[in-house]
Amino acid sequence: MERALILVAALAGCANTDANTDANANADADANANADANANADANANADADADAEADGGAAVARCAPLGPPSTGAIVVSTVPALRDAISKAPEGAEIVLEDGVYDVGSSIAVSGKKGLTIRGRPGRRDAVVLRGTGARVGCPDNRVGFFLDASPNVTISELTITDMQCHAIQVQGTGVTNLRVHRVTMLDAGQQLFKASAKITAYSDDGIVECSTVGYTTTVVPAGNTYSQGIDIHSGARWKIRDNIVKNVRSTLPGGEVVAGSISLWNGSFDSIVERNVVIDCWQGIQLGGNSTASSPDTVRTGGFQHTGGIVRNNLIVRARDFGVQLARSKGARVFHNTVWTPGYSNSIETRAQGDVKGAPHWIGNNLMSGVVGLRDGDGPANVVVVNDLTAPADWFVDAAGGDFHLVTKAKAIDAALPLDAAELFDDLDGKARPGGNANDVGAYER
Ligand SMILES: [Ca+2]
Repeated sequence: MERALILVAALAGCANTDANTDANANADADANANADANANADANANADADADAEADGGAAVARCAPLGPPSTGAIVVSTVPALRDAISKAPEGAEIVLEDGVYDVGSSIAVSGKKGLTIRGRPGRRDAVVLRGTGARVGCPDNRVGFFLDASPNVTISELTITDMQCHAIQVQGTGVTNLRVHRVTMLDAGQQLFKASAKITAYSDDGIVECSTVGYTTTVVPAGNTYSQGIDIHSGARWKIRDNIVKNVRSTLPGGEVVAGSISLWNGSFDSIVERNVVIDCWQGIQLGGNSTASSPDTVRTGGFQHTGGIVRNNLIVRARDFGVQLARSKGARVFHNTVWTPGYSNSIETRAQGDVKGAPHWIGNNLMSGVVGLRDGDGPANVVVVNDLTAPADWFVDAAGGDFHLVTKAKAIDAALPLDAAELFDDLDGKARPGGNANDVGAYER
């Protein structure tokens, strides 16, 4: 099954999750969902698993397979109090398994001072294990989030859905939450960022992974006053990997209708991030390394005053962004290649802003396929941004641009048109298919 169809399945799954939530609201607020809702959730989980299984069988699919069955000593819970209790008593390396059901979460679920903890649903039950908040609120007045993590290394969260949280689905404090893995988690409809790693400046949360997850909103309608929504937002983080996710419908507006920040943002002193094989669809802005285009912030002590240093953005598909698809701002040394970026209402499919003196570490932007161009702004030029072999594509180079399928058709001049890259840097495409296919790599996110 092609990625576009996985996308359709994923979006359909999200819609069904909504229906389940409604059904549960009419039923008893028991932690165990009613039978009808469970039946619907079963269907969703199966559709999701089928979609994954029918993909290309490549590395991305293996990476996105469900975790195996729970371990023998796993702690199984089916209510919110039991979940809180299990977390508070969890010894190092514990595994907590949530049974299918809707878990009505009031205040945040804290994970504090826990090492090696796994919190998960059973294999393939991602859509059937739903942590539901009290509703997204502009400005999140009570700071209610789904999971709130601090001082907890090597935590895994997998195979569940977090929805309707006042503030964030998951929030990570910059206090040594190292090696976090968020895997196969659906995060929908929060008041601010769905996934947020906050900065502490004097302590950090590094080497996190957010993968194989669905992040965003069920509709493109922006609540009044919402100026601060993002999908995945990392502050002052080292070596985070954001991969194989679907990010959708992330928008926020200022009174003038302007945009606030990227749907995937790594900034405020983040470095060596890898953002790959994500599909960003119907969001206002796409992927962003750096930010605050005209000024640095106190958080950038580890990156010499730059908002972001190093990093790779590759094999991503950004569809129908209203503003940029990829932006590099007040940053240096990133490599942005083999992305397909469709921004029909904005000419700079990829853009840079105010890198300044990068001291011999310019960005490199090449082999991207776009509706528009690579735009250099705020005084940027060849000394701080190298732009090589990016192609502007007409819609008829793609299978179905209007429908969101950006695989290449035979006549596409992107085929075999890429400049060669080191195989260690480019070895697959958005589907996980090995590169190169044919005589050379194809420009953009997909190899034909
Ligand atoms: Ca090729």
